[in-house]
Amino acid sequence: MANRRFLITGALPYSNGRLHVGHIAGAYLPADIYVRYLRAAGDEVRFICGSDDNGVAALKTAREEGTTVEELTARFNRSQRESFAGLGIVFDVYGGTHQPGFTEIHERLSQDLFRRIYQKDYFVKKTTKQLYDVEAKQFLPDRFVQGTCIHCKSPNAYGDQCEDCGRSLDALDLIDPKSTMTGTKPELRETVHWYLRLDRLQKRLAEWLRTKQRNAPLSPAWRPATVNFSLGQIENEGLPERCMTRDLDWGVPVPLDDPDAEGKVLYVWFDAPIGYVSFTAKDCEDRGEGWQAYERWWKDPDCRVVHFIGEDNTIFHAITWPAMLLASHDSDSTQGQAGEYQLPATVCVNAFLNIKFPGKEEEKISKSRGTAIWIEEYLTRFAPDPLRYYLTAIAPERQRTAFDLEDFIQRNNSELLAKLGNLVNRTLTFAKKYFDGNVPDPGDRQEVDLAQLAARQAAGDKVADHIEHFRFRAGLEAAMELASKGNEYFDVTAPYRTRKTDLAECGRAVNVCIQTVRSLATIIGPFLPFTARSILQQLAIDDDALAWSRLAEEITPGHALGEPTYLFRKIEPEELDSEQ
Ligand code: B3M
Ligand code: ZN
Repeated sequence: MANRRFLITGALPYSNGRLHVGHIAGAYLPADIYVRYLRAAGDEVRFICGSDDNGVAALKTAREEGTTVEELTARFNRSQRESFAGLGIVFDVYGGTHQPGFTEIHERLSQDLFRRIYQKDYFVKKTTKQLYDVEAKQFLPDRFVQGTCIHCKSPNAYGDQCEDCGRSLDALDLIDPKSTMTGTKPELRETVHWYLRLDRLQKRLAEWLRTKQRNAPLSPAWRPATVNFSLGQIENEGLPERCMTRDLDWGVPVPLDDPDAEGKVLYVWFDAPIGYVSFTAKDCEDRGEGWQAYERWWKDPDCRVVHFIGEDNTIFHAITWPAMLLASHDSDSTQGQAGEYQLPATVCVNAFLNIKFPGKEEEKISKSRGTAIWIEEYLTRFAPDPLRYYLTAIAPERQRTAFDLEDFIQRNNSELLAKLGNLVNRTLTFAKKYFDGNVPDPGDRQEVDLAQLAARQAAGDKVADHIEHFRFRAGLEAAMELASKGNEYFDVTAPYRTRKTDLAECGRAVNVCIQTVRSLATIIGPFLPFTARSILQQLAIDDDALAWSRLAEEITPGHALGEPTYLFRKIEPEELDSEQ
């Protein structure tokens, strides 16, 4: 299976805010685990992310903060970058759709695709009435208008979506619309925009989505909720024509030779997914491959594109984006020929993460209500791997789950520390104390030893299968089972007892424990990279040992081990008080 090729993306965070645990669980951590595993398995991977800078979100926040949109997006791009790095989520490139160095290539590729779709006749130009703020002298797209939701009657509805019921909305449907810029009541004025003919693409889209319901060679079935939801959009309601341009002065200019295009930009959800492509191109250029080398990742059927996203982004990744790509094709196939943009092999979608503070009900993560755990703040107090562990253990893969602070502490102490940390630490301190810090002789291995040794490869195979099928939570459980088995083996063979009666027997057991610890480093590597690295250091073996094919290799007897250190620390419940 060596040398498959993958282009992996994490959803582009809006650059008007910091990252919290919900973002990480929803997209970036599973993506990073997947990437780390693929690399260990010998596959060729590019891992792409960056900030989503265009559109109304950043403009609105900049205005509220009294700063420029350039300063705001650069600041949050940096803060996101640091949060990711602190958690060991390492992209090949962290770009930004409007960041210095990226804007030019991003505009170029976005405009190319727009023009291409235009030539293929998948846009229709329409004049409609839209909300206009007379005082601000501008139209009010998306979040520039607030009103009451027609569905749930919440006052927290915006021109694109209702904050409370989550339904997508048209600004004209809002009851009592108000400009979020001036607070005034907008009036209706005529304007011209370009709409993507999703209705003409829906048949091919549905066909393509149906192929994702089954396992195919090298392309596992998608999570059922994702396909069902997306097919449902097509089968139940049919796809509407979707407006792909906006009256704004921040974004990618509409590239048409038409006076009506003046002063308009592409809709942010048109240009954002193209960010995945333009950041790839920029990365290729920075590596000296030339920017056009992005085609090897995006237009080659041998490369698989995998998007990791949160549930609220499903429509845009499973419908709109594939529709844009299909619209750019010459052929009528549902995947695209060589030289054409390939549709995503997988869109891996996670549900939202709720939060539960001690003594309170489970609730939604909310910036405004202050019910979020920010990565920046987490990292000033705790190590990254316990968070990676917990967020994977409770990963919202099938449905919403909750980050429960007490449970986080409990699992750190009773699983990471008491199982994994304990096995590694007691094995290595024992070897140091009684075998001079060397790997003891394997001696005459018995059935119990052979069984424990065999459990390592079996665990590795199981974890690999789970990760290949995007079951990260089950993968982590299977990895931790090996740690539990190692502890059971340690207890059964009881080297602390045999050390006084039969040193050879004692050495035999310690040797097997060391081999188990060594395999664990590889197997937990994708989930807990800092821990894996520390184990390798304590074993005094180099990072090549992370290669998946080598996970059951044995460290030779006599090898001098490194210094044992603690992998995890106990977290006390009192530490929560200030955490809030
Ligand atoms: N900026 C939306 C979000 O954070 C978004 C993702 C874009 S991915 C192309 O919900
Ligand atoms: Zn609503």
